[in-house]
Formats: sequence, C-alpha cells, structure tokens
Amino acid sequence: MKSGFVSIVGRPNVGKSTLLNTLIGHKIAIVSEKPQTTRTRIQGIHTCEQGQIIFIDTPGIHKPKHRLGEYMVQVSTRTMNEVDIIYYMTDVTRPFGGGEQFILNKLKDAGVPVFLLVNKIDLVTDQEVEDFIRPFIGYMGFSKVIPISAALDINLDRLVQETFAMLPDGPLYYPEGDFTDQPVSFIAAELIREKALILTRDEVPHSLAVEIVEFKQQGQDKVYLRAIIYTERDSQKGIIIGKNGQMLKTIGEQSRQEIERMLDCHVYLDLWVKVKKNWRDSETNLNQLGYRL
Ligand SMILES: Nc1nc2c(ncn2[C@@H]2O[C@H](COP(=O)(O)OP(=O)(O)OP(=O)(O)O)[C@@H](O)[C@H]2O)c(=O)[nH]1
Ligand SMILES: [Mg+2]
Repeated sequence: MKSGFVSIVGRPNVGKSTLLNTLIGHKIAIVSEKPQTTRTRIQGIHTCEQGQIIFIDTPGIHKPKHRLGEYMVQVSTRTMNEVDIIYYMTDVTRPFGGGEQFILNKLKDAGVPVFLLVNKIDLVTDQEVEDFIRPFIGYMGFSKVIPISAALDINLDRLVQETFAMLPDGPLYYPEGDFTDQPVSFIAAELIREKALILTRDEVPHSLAVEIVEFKQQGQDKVYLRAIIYTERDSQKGIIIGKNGQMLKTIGEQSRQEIERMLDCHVYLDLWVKVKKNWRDSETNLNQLGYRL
C-alpha cells in the first residue's frame, strides 16, 4: 500500500478546485470563473487498490488586500509544508509572470517533489502548451511536468499513476468509502456561496460569507436548513435580495437543488441575508465564520 498527502497550489482561477472534484468524482469544492473562490483547505480522498491519496485543494495565492486574503494565502503556504508532493498548477491562458515567480520562489526549497501541472490544455494547441511550459522549467526544476485538462479529465489517470509512483509505503489514513472529511454543513454553505457569487458581480462575490445556523433532520428523507448570507454593506444586501426578493429566491432554488443532490433527500432551505460591516477585516468575524488557522 502506498499513501500520502498532495497539495494543489497555484494562482487563483487556474482550476485547482475543478481538479479536486474531477479526481474525486464528487463535487466537494465550489468552482467559479471568478478568482479567489476557494477560501480554505479542502481535502478529497482517493482510494484504490494501489493505496490512498489525500488531495488538498487550497486558496489561490495572491496579493492580499484584507485579513481574509492574508488568511487564505497563509492556508496555502502552510499546506506546502505538510504534504508529500506539491502540485503547482498553472493554466495556459495565464503566461509566466511575477505572480508565478512569487510562488515558485516558495516552492524552490519545498523539500518535496513538485509537479508542474499545466491546466486547460483543451483551449490551445500542443505547440502552445510547449511554448507555455518553457519559462517555468527554465525558472526551476520540477519532478514531473504534466499537461492536463481538469474539466475534461485529460491526463488525470497518468497524473494519479505518477503520484503513486512517488508516494511512500503507508497506511490508509481514512476508511475506504470516504471521499472527503468536510462536514456536509460546510459543503452546503459553500454551495450557497457558489450560487450567490456566480449570480453577482464586481465586489459583491468577494464580500459574501455563508453560515449554516441550523441543520435539522426531519423524519427519514427531509432536512431543514437555515442559512445566513452575510454581506459587508447594506447596498450589497440589497443586491443579494434583489427586486422583489427575486435574486435571493434564485440563489435559494439553485443551491437547494444541489444540496438535495448531495444529501439525497428533500431540503427545506430557509435563507436570510444580514450585513456584517467589513467582516473581511475583522479577526472576530473571521474566527466566527470559520476562517481561522
Ligand atoms: N477550459 C477549461 N476551463 C477550466 C478547466 N479547469 C477549470 N476551468 C475553469 O476555470 C475556472 C476556475 O476554476 P476553479 O476550479 O474555480 O479554479 P481555482 O484554481 O480553484 O480558483 P480559486 O479557488 O479562485 O483559487 C472555472 O470557470 C472553471 O470552469 C479546464 O481544464 N479547461
Ligand atoms: Mg478553488
């Protein structure tokens, strides 16, 4: 048996959470076209006859503008020191630049194998992939360079094989049937946040947080969920509620359907919106919302 931990790191929006979901075969991390979607570490567990890999999705590394951003970058850099292999993920639509160098400087002395994953190859030609890779491998050496498409599941079998090849012998850290250790209430909150952030724009998506305040089983096949969407300002609260409450209704319907799929039962979703002034810069608020190391 081989086993170990693998961290997926990189700039925002390169497809880290998409990769986690495709590797695990379940949606455990939310995904959007907006950068800085993921805010915490999210573990997915892959078990097969060869052993077990625990993949850790992390927030995109960026220049923080507030405490939440600082927390996110800390989460990512910290996981680099806790794993057996690091996947450094890039995407072909974002050429090599200062942001990449900043991360690579941290990875240079990581002390564990670093794979360069080149994502979104479905969007370009083979020649473009080759040209894209050149400055990265010129900057530092990688244990493996693997072009992939996380969304279309291209080269991911190879990725898993190459990963097992470098992992040490070890036990199963989690029971065989488990695919994540994230509580369902956390995933439910994230799904609500995903719908809200996909449906809004400008600064609104980044100012949202979701808290599940009640999660109650009602009989065999029904769950009652009460959740609060927090915004930083009254104007943002207005946007989330929308004209005649239409926006909130849409967020509620879309997220309820996904939560029902996940829990495989009926869900009654009681959704509220509240303002927590500038919560992204308040240590107390961040702690209360679960953004703590
Ligand atoms: N064309 C294409 N798009 C992809 C692929 N993988 C991810 N995407 C898209 O890229 C965007 C970002 O994906 P995410 O998985 O949220 O990226 P992330 O790296 O987790 O982003 P953060 O959480 O913000 O750091 C989404 O719109 C995805 O649908 C891919 O292989 N091909
Ligand atoms: Mg993500």
